[in-house]
Amino acid sequence: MQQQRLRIALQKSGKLSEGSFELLNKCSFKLRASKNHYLIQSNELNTSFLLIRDDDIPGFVDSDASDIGIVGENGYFEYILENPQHNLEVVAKLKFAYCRLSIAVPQDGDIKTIADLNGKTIATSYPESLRDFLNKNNIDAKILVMHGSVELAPKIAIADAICDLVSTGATLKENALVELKVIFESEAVLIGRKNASSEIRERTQELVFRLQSVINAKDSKYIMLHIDKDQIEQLQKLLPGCESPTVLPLHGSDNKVAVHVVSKEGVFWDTIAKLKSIGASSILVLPIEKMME
Ligand code: PRT
Ligand code: ZN
Repeated sequence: MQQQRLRIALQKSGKLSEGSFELLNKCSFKLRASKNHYLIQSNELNTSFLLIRDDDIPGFVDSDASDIGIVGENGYFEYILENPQHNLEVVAKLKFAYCRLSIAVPQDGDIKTIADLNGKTIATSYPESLRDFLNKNNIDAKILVMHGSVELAPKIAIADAICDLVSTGATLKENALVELKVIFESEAVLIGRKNASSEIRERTQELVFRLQSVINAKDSKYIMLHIDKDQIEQLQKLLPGCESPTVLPLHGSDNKVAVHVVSKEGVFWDTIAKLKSIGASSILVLPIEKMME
């Protein structure tokens, strides 16, 4: 019998789509965003990609219109609060589209603590997440649901505060708002159904293995250098995540060795300067494409 395609829902265009496409393409899919395409079929792992609005992704997966999907954790959280009977689970965290859902207030206003929100109006596109936070903190505030431009609400005096996603903080600053409280930290996640068939689970895991190999490699570097044998301990302190370096003898030298090591935390210029200060030479820093653990 012919295997069904694994159906994967992605955001068509927006803050999640670029990262989703980039990650999947590093896993050998050849996806290209196009205005008029809502469905892309791929022979790679026999998959089909549905390109839709991010808000629709949890519902699509929950109702079996798609097997898995990539969404912001905040969108997933909002959905499961709104649909307590849901059947969804987070299958993997994907380490991109980092942001936070925060309550923000006018910088010169009189709201200084979360208790000051009592009796106030808060504009948001994430009413369930906000309600959950307010309930847990015994705050009695009115929620005004807006589907965009939430940051304008205090300026036009329809709300006293907002609850919105923040990434760099530039949008808040532009609108003379300051963060009062982070209520949810988010990144992109792969979601699936808890009651998926064993075949779908297995095939999802095949994809997750690929995704994780690429994610693990993203910040990791392969480093090769020469150094005095007795500096190896110092070297390990400078390169976190390199518990067991490969140490090779150097022809014609009693003291110096070649060290090969994978550093999982990126290597910056200041690290290189520190390596040099303990006598490292011939330093090579190479990117890693995939890393299977
Ligand atoms: O059309 P569609 O419904 O698919 O897209 P959308 O406009 O609803 O969503 P989109 O693309 O804005 O966001 C999709 C998801 O990306 C969110 O649910 C988050 O999980 C994630 N994400 C990551 C962000 C941001 N970073 C982000 N900065 N989503 C939105 N923003 C917005 C935020 O709302 C605010 O307007 O960017 C602005 C703040 O950015 P800074 O950098 O100025 O702080
Ligand atoms: Zn959306």
